[in-house]
Amino acid sequence: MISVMKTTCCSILFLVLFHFCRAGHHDGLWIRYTKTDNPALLQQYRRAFPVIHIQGGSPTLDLARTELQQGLRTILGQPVDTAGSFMSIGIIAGAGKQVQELLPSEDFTQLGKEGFVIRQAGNRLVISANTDAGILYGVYHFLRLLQTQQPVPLATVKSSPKIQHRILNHWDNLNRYVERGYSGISIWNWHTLPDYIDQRYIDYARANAAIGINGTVLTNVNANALVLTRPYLEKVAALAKVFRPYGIRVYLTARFSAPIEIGGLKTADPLDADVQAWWKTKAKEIYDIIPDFGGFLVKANSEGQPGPQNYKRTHADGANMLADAVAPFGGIVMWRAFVYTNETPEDRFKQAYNEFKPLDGQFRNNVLVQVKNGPIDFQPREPFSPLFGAMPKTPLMMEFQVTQEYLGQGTHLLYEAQMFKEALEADTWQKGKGSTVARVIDGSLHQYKMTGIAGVANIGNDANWTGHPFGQANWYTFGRLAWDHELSATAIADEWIKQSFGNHKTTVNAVRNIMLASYPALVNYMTPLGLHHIMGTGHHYGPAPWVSNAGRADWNPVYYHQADTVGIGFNRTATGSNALAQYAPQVRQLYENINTCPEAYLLWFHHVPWQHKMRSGRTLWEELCHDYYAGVDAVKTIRQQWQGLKGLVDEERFSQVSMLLDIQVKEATWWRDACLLYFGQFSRRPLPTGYEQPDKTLEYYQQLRFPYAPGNGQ
Ligand code: GCW
Repeated sequence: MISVMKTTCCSILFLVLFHFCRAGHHDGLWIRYTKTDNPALLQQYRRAFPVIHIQGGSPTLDLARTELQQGLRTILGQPVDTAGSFMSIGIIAGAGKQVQELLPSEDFTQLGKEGFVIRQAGNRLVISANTDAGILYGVYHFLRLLQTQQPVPLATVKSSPKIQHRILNHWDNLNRYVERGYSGISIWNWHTLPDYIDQRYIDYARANAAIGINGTVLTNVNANALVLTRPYLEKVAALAKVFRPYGIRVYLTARFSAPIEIGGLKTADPLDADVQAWWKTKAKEIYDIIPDFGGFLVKANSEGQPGPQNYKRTHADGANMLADAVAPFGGIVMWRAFVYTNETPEDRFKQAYNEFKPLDGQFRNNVLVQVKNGPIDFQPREPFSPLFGAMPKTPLMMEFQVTQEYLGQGTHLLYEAQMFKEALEADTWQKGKGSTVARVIDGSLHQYKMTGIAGVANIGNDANWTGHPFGQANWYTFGRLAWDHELSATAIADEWIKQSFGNHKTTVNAVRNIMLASYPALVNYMTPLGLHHIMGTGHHYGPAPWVSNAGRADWNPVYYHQADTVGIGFNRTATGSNALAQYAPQVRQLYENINTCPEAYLLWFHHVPWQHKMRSGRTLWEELCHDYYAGVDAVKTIRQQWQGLKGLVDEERFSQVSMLLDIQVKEATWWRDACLLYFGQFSRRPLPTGYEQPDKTLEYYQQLRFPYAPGNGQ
């Protein structure tokens, strides 16, 4: 009795603290649990899950136990008994034989290392897996089922990740400046590490584990060798220690010239014996203090970063040298394919493929080549990179950009799921119909032994982590799709909304509509019909299709849109750069024929006359105007829908999003008017009648300067 009282008192105290910490503003992401607000369901949950029993002990299981206990306590609004046994009604979780035997019909071999099963067995709900990490994922999934108010008895869930390495890439510099970051400075406080462990590190790990992310690259691909020196490695080790029980490994970016910069060598030539030995020693030093260190991510010979080509060696030579250094410890190398040079007068679209395709089969088996979803650079809409499907002997991993560098940065509400799905579902045709990019990435198309997916993080030290409150949805989506790329954009939106804003039907429906409308809207007001790379130089903020004086030709918007009095768009057919030849014949033919090319990609592949008849019956010019105006109108509708949520969502986020949507309407209008005024000079056609006229001149837009735009001060 006394002990029960003690537990209850502690629980009450804890509850008070728990709520206190979380009251006020909404920084808690999807792991901020709330009490079930449906009374009937609440009763059912209370009846079904009064007791928890987690079999076994380990740091990971301890976390699972705490998370389950605290989560459930909040969701049920009452203390939960953690002293349950195998006989209890309630939740039994564990990876050991004893728990597995409660589910005799289950084939546990199918679940692999990280999968889990949640199944009702009699009056007990069993969460089981092969490993403790699987249990943790199962517990988070269970809590998600309750947060999204699934009815009891819960339907059986069997789930295992389709991709092995599910990794966030932080473009965080050691001085805490986040390249292309729009949510404050880096969450890694290198100054106070290793001794001070910020609660944020723990919350970060929880949030990631809850969506299945199992790796994090802490540092920018535009790398600083200093992170590989001892003092920094000790800081990295402290983070690794926090993340370890959550199933998250740390990785670092490796600056290729590190042997010179911090090793005192004269060269970084990957075939030089001293250089190889230096990396081997460095790897050993790292693994001595971080035994589960994940490995290296490398940007080499790209945008000024050093690499093997400085020594006339190939990307494979460079990657393999690092791969050999980490192989004895089970580490991997993620080598980026984001390379292009303006020294070859070759269409930038083609360059990554030209560079990497010939190297297929030459990489060590602990190397993944990391490819951006599209051939250029995270534009609002890109066709899939032709490398996907073209390297059957080299595991390719996907790189998505979660941070919104080209997508309205910190101020535009954009739900990225449809964009990610579009890339994943694209059919490469490399092994016949159904050879989707997703099947390349998950390894099923070419039987890759290793698989991976990376997302460039949108996380910073802002109170709400991502600057724009809806940025959280994109972090969430990345994790969920990395786990299961078959989840739909709608399903993920619903999960996120319910966990972030609650289960109220009106809220869920309105926020879902807003989210799903946001991607087509953004493409329309920025880069409709396959326009790309027409943003401002350097900071990439706002439209600047007129720019023709950037440091290199392939940084100029005019290089990409090619507008003239005849038409607009980049001819990548056989009569142009012939980039289309890099795709499988079926894809090439589809895109090459102006009549079958999806209009969403039209100007990626064709220089199209202004008077070309579009499928709508409008001319190209009219269609362009139509789309730009439709984009702005869609944002106005979104803003209106959001206003309808007053009183239904918390005041803080309501007003933040309201202000941001005002900015978004302004900026969408700016994109529309600046682009149409500029392109109108070439089309020599007026805006079709019925459209509101731009209230500024082209010259006005051209003279705008943005000294304070994020991205200027790297
Ligand atoms: O899109 C460009 C960005 C750079 C980035 C680079 C890359 C980290 O503008 O900021 O550098 O891509 O992906 O390497």
